[in-house]
Amino acid sequence: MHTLLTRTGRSVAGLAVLLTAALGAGMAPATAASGAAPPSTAPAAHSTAHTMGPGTDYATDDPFTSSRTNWFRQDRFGMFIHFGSYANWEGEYRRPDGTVCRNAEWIKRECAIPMDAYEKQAATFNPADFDAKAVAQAAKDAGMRYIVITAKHHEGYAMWPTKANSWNLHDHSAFDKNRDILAELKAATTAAGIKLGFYYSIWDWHDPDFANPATFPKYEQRMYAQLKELVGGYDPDLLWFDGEWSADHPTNPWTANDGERLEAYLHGLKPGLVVNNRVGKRRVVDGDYGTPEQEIPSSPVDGQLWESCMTLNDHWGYARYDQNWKSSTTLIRNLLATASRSGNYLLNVGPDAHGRLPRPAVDRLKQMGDWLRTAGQGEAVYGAGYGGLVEEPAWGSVSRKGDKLYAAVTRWPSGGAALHLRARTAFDVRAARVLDSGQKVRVVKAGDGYDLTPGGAATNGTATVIELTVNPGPTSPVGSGKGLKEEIFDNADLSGTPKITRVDPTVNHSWKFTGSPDRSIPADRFSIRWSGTIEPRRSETYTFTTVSDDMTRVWIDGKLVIDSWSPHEPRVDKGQLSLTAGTRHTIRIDYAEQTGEAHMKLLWSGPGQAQQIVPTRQLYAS
Ligand code: FHN
Repeated sequence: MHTLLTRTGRSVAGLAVLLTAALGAGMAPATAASGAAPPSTAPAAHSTAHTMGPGTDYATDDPFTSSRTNWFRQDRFGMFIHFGSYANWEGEYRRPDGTVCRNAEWIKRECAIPMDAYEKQAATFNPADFDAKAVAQAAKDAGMRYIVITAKHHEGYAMWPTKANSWNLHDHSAFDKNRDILAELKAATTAAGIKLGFYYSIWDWHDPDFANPATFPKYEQRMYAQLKELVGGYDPDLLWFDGEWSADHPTNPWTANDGERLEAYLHGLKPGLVVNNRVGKRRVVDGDYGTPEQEIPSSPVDGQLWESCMTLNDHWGYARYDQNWKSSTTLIRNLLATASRSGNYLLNVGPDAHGRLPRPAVDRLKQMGDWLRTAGQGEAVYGAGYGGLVEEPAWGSVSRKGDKLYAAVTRWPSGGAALHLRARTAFDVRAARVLDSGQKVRVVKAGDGYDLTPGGAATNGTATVIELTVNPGPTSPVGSGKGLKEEIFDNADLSGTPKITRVDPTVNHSWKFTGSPDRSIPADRFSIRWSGTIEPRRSETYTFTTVSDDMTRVWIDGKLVIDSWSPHEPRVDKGQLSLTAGTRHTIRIDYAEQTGEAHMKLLWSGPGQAQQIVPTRQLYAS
């Protein structure tokens, strides 16, 4: 068993033993969904379902296509809730000298509130009006399909009756000790058919062991114990980590190695869990999806699913004075743009000191839901993704779902002018209609694409959706491949005779720091050559994407498509090539791991092909 050294050199076994001590000392989960007590043996920091060490590969599926992430890719739209003891300040701290400092969830740090004063204020926190059913209904009315609530933000204050410490809503507040708002929200979201996730900050301003490198492992034990309480006690669908970055006051020692251990532990607790990339160091190789914040990427993100989180006003936590609310038009257009680039939109609300959602927020969310429910306009969002077949137009956004393109027009043409769509590949338009209108739409081939000429006015001031029924062009049948020939060398330069030769179903690997392609292969200094043929299903220009660490090269039909043959940190490389449907194109991939992390994934995408790990059925060993 590979002994994994933590940052302080403590073996994981040691950490596991300490963890048992922590759990054994009455720190059992507040309520285990299954009622199961912590295991009698040390719940290793990495469970047997995800052992660590040579032979471990953390890439258990393709997040772009797996059933595990399907709900996330279909739902597209979620509610973020920032709620903690900071809400009790309502965004304002009056210093002893009478001056006023303003912030929301960062108020303790940004306003330098002494810890005793901060704890004193928390002791009066009483969100008695928090109504989980009303929150779930507000999300449902908005058309949101999942909720992520802060279980613990940087302040370290737990919003559930944790046994790990007494700095929490149950033990340190004026709140009803018989209530558990996370349990209430779990029940309400389950009843409403909405998924539930928890935000958890790694960075902890309150825990004394966090700030001390010598005792950080003790903080880590409490963190693992709390996460076990959350997963075991509330069965969340998703964990949204934050506070992973290098910071001071207190210094944040979190490393990618720590993230590897934590992610393995969590998937040992619940294999189906969806986890964001801030479990590690917010990179393309961490967790299941990227987390751009307060921005919407201008195109689909390479190599990873993604979700843009955004405030409704200018603060995540509640700030009484912040009335700078985004309009529902802006919010709906943000959602449409996000979905048209295969992203999710996580829109934030901050309950006040009493636990109530601000009315301006609830009103805007309702307006969003009304638009989504009108004439099936939500079809442009739910389960929809990158338009692909066409370039994104200046007059709106285009998402695709099967044989439908949804052109969401935000700048309606005047005087019978046409809306032009530039085609990225050959496809036919079989029908066109304006949702929520009986008006005709004339579609004609024009130059490098199509001209759409609607016969009437826009149906609303936010976005009018033209639904196109398309034939995306010839697609050959699913292949019969079993995967590529894989030759594994126990050196870093593909030299000599391969130690292992086998068929690899897909090039989708995350060995991270401790794993490797086989138990007999050490975690460092190994190399792999994949070879065989690749069979595209469409005749078009494919984009090949690698996510690699340390080095890789990809040849197709003898042409070097990706050349990333110098040691590097985890990174994305891309190359393009025109391929012919149903033809077996030769492929060779060279890969080498020097030391440290190891990752190698091969994805493809095209105008008619959504981004995915190249599937097994399209790969052949010869
Ligand atoms: O510091 C936090 C901030 O308070 C908020 O929680 C956002 C939401 O994603 N995340 C961090 C800033 O990136």
